[in-house]
Amino acid sequence: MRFAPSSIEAEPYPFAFDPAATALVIIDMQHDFLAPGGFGALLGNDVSLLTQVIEPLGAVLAAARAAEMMVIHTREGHRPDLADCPPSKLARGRLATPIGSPGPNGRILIRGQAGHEIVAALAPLPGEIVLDKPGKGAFYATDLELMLRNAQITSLVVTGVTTEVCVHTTIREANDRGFDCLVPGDCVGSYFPEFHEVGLRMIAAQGGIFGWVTTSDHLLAALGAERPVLTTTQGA
Ligand code: C5J
Repeated sequence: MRFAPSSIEAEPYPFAFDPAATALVIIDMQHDFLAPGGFGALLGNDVSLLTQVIEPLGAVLAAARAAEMMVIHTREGHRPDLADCPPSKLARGRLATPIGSPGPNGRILIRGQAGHEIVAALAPLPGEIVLDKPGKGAFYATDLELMLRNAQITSLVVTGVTTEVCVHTTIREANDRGFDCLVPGDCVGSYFPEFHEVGLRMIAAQGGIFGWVTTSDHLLAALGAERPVLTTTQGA
């Protein structure tokens, strides 16, 4: 069901929302960042700070699907031969288990491996775009801009992980290309709570220098949907 344009309460001021001209972009909700034994966990991060995004983002995804919005899922990862992985990225961090190493979920950040797959709760439906990207930004070395322009998309709801890395890079790329970006703050997450908070403030500061920040509840209200009430068992 298509929804009429409306206004969403947001920082720094209400966001003009037209679902027909807006794509939901879900950044890198893949096992490599969210699962124990993935790239993020092997870097020493607490993945539970990211998994808490799944529930509100699942509600937004369901509402976007019901409103027939364009949905794009991205995954960060590389070719098995690593030909698309810059040597600088491979060397960065002097990691004991660098990109391409074997791990509990298969080779780390490699396309086709279990770790590269999107978590089951947010699994793409047939017809939704799954965009594999070698960089942090979703526009870099991909056909994202072409697909958005062809679909006459002018605004993005940007969600996923991590707030200050791939989400921020994508928003900055989108902003420079003339797309308006709305970020539901509880639908993005970081291993570093302080980077998350500052990352959101940086988007909306200076009159919305990169875009707007809202909540999933405000976005769901504009889509005529509500958050499902979870029982303890479901939320565990
Ligand atoms: C990172 C990402 N953090 N998806 N990737 O390396 O933010």
